[in-house]
Amino acid sequence: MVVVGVIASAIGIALGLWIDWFPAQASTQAKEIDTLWDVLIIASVPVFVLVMVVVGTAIIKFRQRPGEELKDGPPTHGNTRLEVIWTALPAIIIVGLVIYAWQVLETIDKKPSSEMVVVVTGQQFTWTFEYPQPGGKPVRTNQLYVPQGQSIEFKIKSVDVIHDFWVPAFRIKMDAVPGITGSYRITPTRTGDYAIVCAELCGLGHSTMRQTAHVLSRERFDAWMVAQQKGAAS
Ligand SMILES: [Cu+2]
Repeated sequence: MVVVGVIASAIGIALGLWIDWFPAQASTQAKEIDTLWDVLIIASVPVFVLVMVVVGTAIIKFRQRPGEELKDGPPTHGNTRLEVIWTALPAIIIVGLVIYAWQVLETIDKKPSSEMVVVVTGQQFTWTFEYPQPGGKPVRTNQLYVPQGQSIEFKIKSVDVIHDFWVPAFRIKMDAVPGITGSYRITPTRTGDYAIVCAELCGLGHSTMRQTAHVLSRERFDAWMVAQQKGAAS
């Protein structure tokens, strides 16, 4: 059982780390989150294998054979040492993972010195993005434009039902709930176009609620913003 378990765990962990689960890492937060995922794979595969090996062995070794239909199994008693082990070990593993996950959350949610705010509003079936302007009307767009290397705080709202603002390449997602403004922050690390998805079933057009996040270089973003401000003024 130990040999089977060790081999199956090694194969499972290798497979779990080898599979390319996620799209491109396009934010500083993505790296932390993907590492957390890998640690969870390493911690959970052996637990799954342990349970399966014990169940599989019990099914093969202790199954009812012909002629044993009327027999009862041997009487069993508790085993204090086993019970202490299978209670304490999972408790230690879970506390360890909780502390680590909490640290990851602290790291990815740390407020930097300079931050840009984008107000994201969900409505059946589109996203609208607003860039607050000091002393003026906000710039509103239907496509998301953000500068590379700049921390951005999304303030997430909804005007009708519950939506969920998700850019898989940035990893983090959050429900857009009517009456509540949620928020999370990301720092884009690479320029390019990334899908925006609504991740909460919000009605008939839910699957079409897709737009694009354009990560631009600082200079290109500034030029885009100037053009938008001129457009808003006219
Ligand atoms: Cu939606």
